[in-house]
Amino acid sequence: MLKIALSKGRILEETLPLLAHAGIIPVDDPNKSRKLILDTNLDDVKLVIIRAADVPTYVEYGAADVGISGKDVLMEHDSSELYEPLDLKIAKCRLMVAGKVNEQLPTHRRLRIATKFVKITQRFFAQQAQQVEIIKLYGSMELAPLVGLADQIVDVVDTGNTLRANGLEPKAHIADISSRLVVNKAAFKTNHAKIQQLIQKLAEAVR
Ligand code: PRT
Ligand code: MG
Repeated sequence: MLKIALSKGRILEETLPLLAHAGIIPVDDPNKSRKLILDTNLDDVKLVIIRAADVPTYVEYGAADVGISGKDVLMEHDSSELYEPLDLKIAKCRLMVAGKVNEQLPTHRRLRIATKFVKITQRFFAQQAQQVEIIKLYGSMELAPLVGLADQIVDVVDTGNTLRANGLEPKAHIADISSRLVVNKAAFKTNHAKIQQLIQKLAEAVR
């Protein structure tokens, strides 16, 4: 059995054509089904549908053999227990520091940064030798500077429309992001042929 972990939304949308090229097609429409484990046309391949941030955890513990996850999520998860053999070049975006267009940064206290990417933010500002206070949020980071919760945010940006609509702008670029295929290390050994074939087919589809 090969279990593939992925999240609904943009990753699922952009992954389905790649999986189809690898000969894997879900039986039910994943956007309509409420099932969390989806059968595919292949008896020995299942899709496990979970929250984007949980994908690395499922694969790390071997609850799924492989997964598809944004590089932002992988950087934040920060595990050496996962192979990352393939850049799928989907769900592309950038990790940015952003703030108000006419921001007044504080001079007598630490900069406050709101984000769901606590580790990434810690590492980024440490590299800049800047001490910041990080405020952990779970979503709608763009709101934080508008209501005075934080001075700036760290979030992924695609078109920049959400920033613009809220009077924010990018202040610094942290990383270019795309989604990656991740593989459980043990599964890669015990299920090598099947996983290697999947990697090859997906690589073809990406090209
Ligand atoms: O939504 P949920 O809380 O379940 O989890 P999630 O937000 O982690 O999942 P999802 O499906 O929204 O994103 C999955 C992955 O897609 C992320 O981990 C990124 O790698 C990637 N990705 C690509 C994005 C975007 N583009 C993106 N634009 N993830 C989020 N966004 C957000 C962005 O933060 C902004 O708030 O979408 C909003 C619109 O972006 P703009 O710049 O086009 O306005
Ligand atoms: Mg989202």
